[in-house]
Amino acid sequence: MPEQQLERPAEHEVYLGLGANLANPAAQLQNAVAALNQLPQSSLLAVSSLYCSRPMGPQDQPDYVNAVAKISTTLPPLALLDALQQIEQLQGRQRKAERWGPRSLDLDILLYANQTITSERLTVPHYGLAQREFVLYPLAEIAPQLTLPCGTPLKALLSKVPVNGLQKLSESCRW
Ligand code: ROI
Repeated sequence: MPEQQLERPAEHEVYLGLGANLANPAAQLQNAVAALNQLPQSSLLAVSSLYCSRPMGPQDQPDYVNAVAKISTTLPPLALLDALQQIEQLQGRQRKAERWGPRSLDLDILLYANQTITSERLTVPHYGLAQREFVLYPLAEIAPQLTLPCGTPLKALLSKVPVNGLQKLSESCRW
């Protein structure tokens, strides 16, 4: 009998964006980090500081709290997306008609290994990654040497995107 080979599923390093501006956003992110720590087939490798950021989109909404987490996972991209959306639902996320309205928790796949994914449900790298200070700076905190799948170093993007008031979480954030 041929010897059976037990192949282990490949592990992928994935960066996730976390954001919230409703219902005690800092606590939302802390709960989300606890939930990420329990993701199946995954381990949580790093979490950035929590940052306070000005809303991108409509300005008549509270400031956001943002962070970036790094996980290692064997979940394929869409299974990971399902798991993240489940966490959003459990934390009371209600999807509204307004496109860029406030939210109690947003979990985005920013980067999935070195993959480029374009499907109906998922675009990776995240379409806003290169323009959003609240993604780039927390990402650089935990992965300063990162290079995107297109070959652009993260540092090259950072030098083009102003801080726009982004700051590590403090009392001066307005909620
Ligand atoms: N603005 C900030 N500062 N942080 C976010 O996470 C965020 N998320 C969004 C929109 C509405 C685009 N604005 C944001 O989805």
